[in-house]
Amino acid sequence: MKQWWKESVIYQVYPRSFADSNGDGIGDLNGITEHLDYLKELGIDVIWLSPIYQSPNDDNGYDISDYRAIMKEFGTMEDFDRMLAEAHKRGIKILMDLVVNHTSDEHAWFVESRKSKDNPYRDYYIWKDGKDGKEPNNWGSNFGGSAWQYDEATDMYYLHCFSKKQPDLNWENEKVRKEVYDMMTWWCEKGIDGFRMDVINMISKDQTFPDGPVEDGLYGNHQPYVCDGPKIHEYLKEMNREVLSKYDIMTVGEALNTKIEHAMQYAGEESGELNMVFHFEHVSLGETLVGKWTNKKVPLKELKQTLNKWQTQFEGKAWNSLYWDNHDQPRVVSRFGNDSPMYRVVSAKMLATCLHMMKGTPYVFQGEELGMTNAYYDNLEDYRDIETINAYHELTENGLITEEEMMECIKNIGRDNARTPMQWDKTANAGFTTGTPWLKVNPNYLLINAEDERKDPNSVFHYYKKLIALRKEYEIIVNGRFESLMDDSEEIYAYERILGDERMLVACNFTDKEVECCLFDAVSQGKELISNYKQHKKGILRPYEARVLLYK
Ligand code: TEU
Ligand code: CA
Repeated sequence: MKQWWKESVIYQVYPRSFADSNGDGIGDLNGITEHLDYLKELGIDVIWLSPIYQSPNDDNGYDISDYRAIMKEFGTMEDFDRMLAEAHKRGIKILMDLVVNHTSDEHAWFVESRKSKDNPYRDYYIWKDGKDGKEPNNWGSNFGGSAWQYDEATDMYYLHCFSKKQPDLNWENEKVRKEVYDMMTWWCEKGIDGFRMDVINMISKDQTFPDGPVEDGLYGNHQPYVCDGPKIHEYLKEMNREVLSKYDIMTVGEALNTKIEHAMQYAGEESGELNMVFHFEHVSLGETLVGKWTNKKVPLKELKQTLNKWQTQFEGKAWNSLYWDNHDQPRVVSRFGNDSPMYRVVSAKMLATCLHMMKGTPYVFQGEELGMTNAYYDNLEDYRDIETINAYHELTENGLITEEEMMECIKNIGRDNARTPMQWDKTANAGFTTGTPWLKVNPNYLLINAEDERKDPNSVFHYYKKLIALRKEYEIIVNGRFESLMDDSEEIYAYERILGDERMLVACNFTDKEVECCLFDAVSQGKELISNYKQHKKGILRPYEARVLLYK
């Protein structure tokens, strides 16, 4: 069956960092509207908007205080309606971020909920008594500290898997589910085209709330009792029945630490839950006892094994999403490629090829199409991310990591690497703002910016444009079966796609050396669909070379 979201390429906009139209240093909705033609030129089909709802911005909009209002820094509902209409005029769809595992503590529901034990909104959230004068259990929050916050008014604790300003909603409560479905319907009626669902696999908690395993020596891990929880499939099926199935929309669920068996149900062709999910396996490689904070590189073989597993196990049963980057991840060219002046362009193109030719719906995070790099800021003061700042204090103050080491980890893996302002041109602040940007612009904007790349046919931008166009032209890219090749290679990522009597051979060199590769020599007649080198050497892939060959 033809489904538009399988044929689409999705572009993620992080509104705060995309384009500032009024000089307050913060990106906004009018800034997005002004740049829709740029996205049209790139050829993407759908924009995923990170949250634009009213929020006190403890976690940059992932803490929502009103689901039906626009964050004042981003503009007004009229600005939103205009942006939606202008996008639709250009054939671009809009995917909204749906954050319903938690709200802001400033949401009216929580303001009520914390007032008294018999408040009608009390059970909208998860309240528990303390145990022996301490937290109800040992769970840590994803942003440091305990996952429980004591509240004096009623002498009880509420659960927050993220910051204490992000209390978790109680999905066991039917009223909560109904409120969420009503709100989703409201947005669907407005004409939006789908939802990216924030940590949606965390909404069903194990109701016994047991202590978790203590890995970092500080707090217990809540994930075994929260991720892919007992009623998750029931809730998603209900949501599908009540809302999703009534509209021609697409859905992608962010599934933190999901198990592939569960993901296969969320994204199952027949299961009536979601269209696809973001799993975390490839971006979690290299994690240690202190979580993601590492400054080591991941060996290619591990990356291949992980991604190939999802490709093969999903075949014919479920649909994959494909991503390297988003607003929580470091820049891919810095992470899996090489961001030195010599290899940045060629390795960014190689990574794009490797991802876009796999089976699934590809996602491009703003600036990825320019080959934007990590920020590498030396001082903690230059970072804004709550996760980064909290982790720095918690890990260094408890002696789990030295301050120097932690700064290296932040440069390698911190979320602000993705969030530095979009680099539009060579004017002050990369053309992002005429004011002071909320997060420093990467000083490399003089070399890396959209204006220059649009003019240069050999740029990373033009390469992405071509990759996106190829998807529209060759069905094999959407529907071909995936088969991995050269599994033992530690340097080359190679695979084939197969559809009817057609084959598409993809090979990517992940190193800065020439590496032997005979795959192409065996094919006598084929059509090169794309490559980041104009000429090839027989039996060899050059540094970061990527080649795609279609043949029968
Ligand atoms: O992310 C889920 C999440 O758990 C992240 O904290 C992720 O593990 C981490 O950033 C990796 O470094 C979603 C959103 O994408 C993120 O921006 C939010 O902060 C989080 O949920 C809470 O809403
Ligand atoms: Ca602004």
